[in-house]
Amino acid sequence: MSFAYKFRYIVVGDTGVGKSCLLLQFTDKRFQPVHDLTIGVEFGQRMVTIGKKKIKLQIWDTAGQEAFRSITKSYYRSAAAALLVYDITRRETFNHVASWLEEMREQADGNNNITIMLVGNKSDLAQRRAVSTEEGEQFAKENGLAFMETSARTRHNVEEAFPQSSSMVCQKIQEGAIDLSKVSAVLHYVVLYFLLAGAYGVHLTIVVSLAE
Ligand SMILES: Nc1nc2c(ncn2[C@@H]2O[C@H](COP(=O)(O)OP(=O)(O)OP(=O)(O)O)[C@@H](O)[C@H]2O)c(=O)[nH]1
Ligand SMILES: [Mg+2]
Repeated sequence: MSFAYKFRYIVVGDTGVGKSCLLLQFTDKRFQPVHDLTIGVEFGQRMVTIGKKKIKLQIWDTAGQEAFRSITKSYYRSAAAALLVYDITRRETFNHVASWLEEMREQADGNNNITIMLVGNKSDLAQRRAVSTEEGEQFAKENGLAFMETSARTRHNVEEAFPQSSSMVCQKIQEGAIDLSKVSAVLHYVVLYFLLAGAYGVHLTIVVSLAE
């Protein structure tokens, strides 16, 4: 299937916050009730439509466990967008968000245009809530992040989190904040393919992947 852009995503945050479950709901519409610890990095993809554009999301789900940090760090640099996930029932996972952000920004190494969404997951566990929605919102606002609460179990906001951040990336492209001519110098790869659709000409596909 043809698409206008391909965005690389990374999903980061403490172990057990529900990163893999969010990805599984988004790509497969399934919930995994058992913690199936991610080793290193896993991968998923799905198409979304923003405006009239078809966009392929290539999503890297990283391991939250400290032991894998050196592997996962290397994936930050080329991402167009990131979901930084915490668990609303475990305060310490929210307390660690600042250090995740710092690490992401260090690793991004000049890629200041990465779109980051802070995600408070497990919103279905309202009775065990340890971080208020307002606190999440406030942190996001202070740090220039988008914000959403989700549930990988009930699918609450799962369909919204990825497209909303994708449309923010699209907006940056439109506003010229992501300059595709400059990006092309640092692209992982730029795929240009020409489909001869009768006499209708040329179809162009650009893979957006920031700052190598
Ligand atoms: N109630 C509830 N449980 C969830 C939700 N999301 C994930 N879980 C549970 O939380 C546990 C951890 O989920 P994972 O998605 O494996 O966590 P992770 O962030 O990928 O963890 P690492 O791979 O170790 O970094 C599992 O038992 C999930 O079933 C949610 O939205 N609600
Ligand atoms: Mg995982």
